[in-house]
Amino acid sequence: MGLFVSRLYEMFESFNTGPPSRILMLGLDAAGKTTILYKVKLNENLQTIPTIGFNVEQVSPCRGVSFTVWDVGGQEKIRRLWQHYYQNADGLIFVIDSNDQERIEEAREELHGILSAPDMSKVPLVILANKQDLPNAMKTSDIALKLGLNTLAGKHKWFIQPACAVTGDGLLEGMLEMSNLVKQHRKNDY
Ligand code: G3D
Ligand code: MG
Repeated sequence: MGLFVSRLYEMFESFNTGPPSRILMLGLDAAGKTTILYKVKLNENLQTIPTIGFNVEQVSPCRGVSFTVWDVGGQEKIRRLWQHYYQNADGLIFVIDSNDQERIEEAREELHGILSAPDMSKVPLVILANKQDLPNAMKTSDIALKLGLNTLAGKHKWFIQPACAVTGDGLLEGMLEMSNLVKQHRKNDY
């Protein structure tokens, strides 16, 4: 995993001449976000900030990238607190529990709600279709359909990556795609 981490930072560092890329990693609770942070050893500079109603996990800027993570879903009242973290986001990683058919609709609603925030307009998106090791995991094509990703055309560049946070499969590929999309996005912005 040491190699994994250095490659991860290399990817973000390689193009980063401006401020660090700010990546939000969001998803319903139990999707696998915290497992991903530990798997890619981002926990080494991880801070958990308890806020009323939700915990934010923040990986401080290191070599050109920072990550901010929280659970979405449910609590209407705290939604406006999220806005603060949307500001200046360069990319969104949305983690899905591919095995959770029951909550895929809730995940869809949350995702579209987040993307409709003014600060999130045009922000590139990587979906990590996590828990692909489980026998009943939905395929990425099915997840893309159920999340309505086709409706994002022209608004957000997106990519869906199958993953298993427990083994680490797909995580590097997903991060690589995120860094490429952020790079493209920044180039178009300036
Ligand atoms: P969250 O931070 O998004 O809320 P967690 O999710 O990282 O806490 O993960 C929730 C549970 O899912 C954990 O199990 C974790 O081990 C499991 N999990 C995460 N990723 C995978 C995966 O790819 N495959 C499988 N099979 N399980 C995964 P526990 O039992 O600790 O609650
Ligand atoms: Mg967590």
